[in-house]
Amino acid sequence: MPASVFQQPDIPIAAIATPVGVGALAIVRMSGSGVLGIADRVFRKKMGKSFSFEAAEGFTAHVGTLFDSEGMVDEVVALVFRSPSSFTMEDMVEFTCHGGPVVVRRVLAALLDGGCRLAEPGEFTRRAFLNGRIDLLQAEAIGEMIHARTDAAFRTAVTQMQGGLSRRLNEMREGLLQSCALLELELDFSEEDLEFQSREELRSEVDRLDKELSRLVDSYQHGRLLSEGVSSVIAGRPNAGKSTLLNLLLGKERSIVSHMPGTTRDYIEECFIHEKTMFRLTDTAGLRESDEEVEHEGIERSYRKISESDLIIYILDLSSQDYLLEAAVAIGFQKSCPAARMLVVANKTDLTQDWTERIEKLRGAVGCVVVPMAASQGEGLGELKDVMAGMVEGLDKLHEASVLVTSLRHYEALRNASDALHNALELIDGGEATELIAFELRSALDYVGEITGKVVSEELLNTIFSQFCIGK
Ligand SMILES: Nc1nc2c(ncn2[C@@H]2O[C@H](COP(=O)(O)OP(=O)(O)OP(=O)(O)O)[C@@H](O)[C@H]2O)c(=O)[nH]1
Ligand SMILES: [Mg+2]
Repeated sequence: MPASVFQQPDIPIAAIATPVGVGALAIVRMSGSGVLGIADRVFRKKMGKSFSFEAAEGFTAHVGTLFDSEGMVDEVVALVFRSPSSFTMEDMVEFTCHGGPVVVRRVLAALLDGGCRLAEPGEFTRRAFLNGRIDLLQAEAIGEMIHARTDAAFRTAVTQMQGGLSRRLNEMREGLLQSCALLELELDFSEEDLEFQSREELRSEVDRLDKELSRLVDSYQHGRLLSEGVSSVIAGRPNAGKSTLLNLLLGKERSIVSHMPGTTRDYIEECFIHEKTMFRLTDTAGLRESDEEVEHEGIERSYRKISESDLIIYILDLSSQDYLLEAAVAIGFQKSCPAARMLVVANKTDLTQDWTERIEKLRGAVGCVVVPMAASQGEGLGELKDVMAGMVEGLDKLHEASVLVTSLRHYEALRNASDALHNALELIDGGEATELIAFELRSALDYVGEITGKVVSEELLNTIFSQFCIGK
C-alpha cells in the first residue's frame, strides 16, 4: 500500500459501508473537506429548492434523489455530519440507498466522479485515529467488535472501544512519565548530587506499575481464547474417526470420511460455538509412520498443530486390539504439551461388546477425562460438548472481572514494557547510575505508548488498518 495515499488527508474519500449483495438498504459514505460540495452536486432534495449541504446543520437527514452524469440513480436519505462532530472528525455525508449491487456501485461511482477517492481498507477509522477522536486501541477494538463471533468476545471489544484498557494504560504512562521526569531532573542537576525522588519511593512506584503490567500480560491467556477461540486439535491414528468427529461437532460434512486409513492429508480448520465459547477445531492427518511424501508432510503438520493447541482431543478406536497401547501416546502428548488440556475420545463403542470394561481400563491408564462415543452414530456428542465446555470454564467470569488483553500486538508490547521495568528494578536494587534506570523507564514508556498509538510508525498503522474492510 503506498504510504503517499495517506499523506493526502485533504482529498475526500468514499466507500460502500455495507456488505456487497442484495439487501433492503445499503450505505455509501464519504468523508473529508469538500464532501458537502460534492453532495450538493449529486443530490436534489425533495420539496426543498434552496437546500444546500454547505449550509445544512450536522446530524440532519434529508430525503432526495441522487444523480450521476446519466441521470437519476436512486431515491436516498442523506445524513450530514459536520466537522468535528463526526466519526472521522471531518465533514461526512452518508447516503442510505436501496441495497442492490448495481445501485450501490452507481452511487459510489457518482461520488468518485464528484471528486472523492476510493477509501483504502480501514481509512475512515484511520482518519478517526489520526484526527485524535480515538486511540489505536479503540480503533482496533472496532475491528474486533465487527468480527466478534461470541457474546464474550463482543463484550470485551466493547469495553476496549469505550476506553477501558486505554484508561489503564494512560494511568500507567502518567506514573512512568512522572518517575522519568524526576530522574531526568536529577541528571540535569547531576553535579549537585540531588535525588528528587528517594530510591525507595522510585522502587515501590516501579514495582506497583510492574505488577499492574504483569496482570495485563497474564490476562492475554484468557483474552486470546476469547478473540481467537480455543484452539482444539483432533488427533489420533488413521481411521480412528477424527474427520467423523469434526463433522459431527460442526453439524456438517466438512471433512472427507472414508474407511481408507490416511484419508485426511492436510489439516482442516473450522469454528464452532458451544455454551458461549468459540472452539477453533482442527482435523488432522492420522498419526502413523509413513514414507509417502504428502502423507508424511501432513503428519508433520499434525504434530505442529498439536504443539500449538489449547485443547487436544485424542481419539482412538476402542474396538481395536491394541486400544490400551494408545494410552501411552496420549500421555506422551500431555507431557510434551503441558500448557494444553487434554481429553480422550474412545470411539466406535458400537463395534465392541465389552466397551464399558475397556473404558474403565483406559481411564485407569490415561489419567484424564475419557468420553465414550460412537461418532458415526452421533452417540456421546452431548457429553463430549459438555466436557469441552467444562475444560474452558471460568473464561466468562474472568472476563467480567477485569479488562483483558486480546491482541498479540498488545501482549508483545506489554511484555517488552514489563521486561524493561524488571531491568529498572534490578538497576535500582544494584544502586546503578540514574541514566541507566531512566533509559529503562523511557523504553517501558515507549512500549506502552505503542499500544495506544502515542508512539507509532506508518508501517504499524498500515498493518493494523489493512485488516479492516473498505468503508470502515
Ligand atoms: N462403526 C463405526 N465406524 C465409525 C465410527 N466413527 C467413524 N467410523 C468409520 O471409520 C472410518 C474412518 O473414519 P474417518 O472419520 O475418516 O477417520 P479419520 O480418523 O479421519 O481417518 P484418517 O483421515 O484416515 O486419519 C469411516 O469408515 C467411518 O465411517 C464409529 O463410531 N463407529
Ligand atoms: Mg480424516
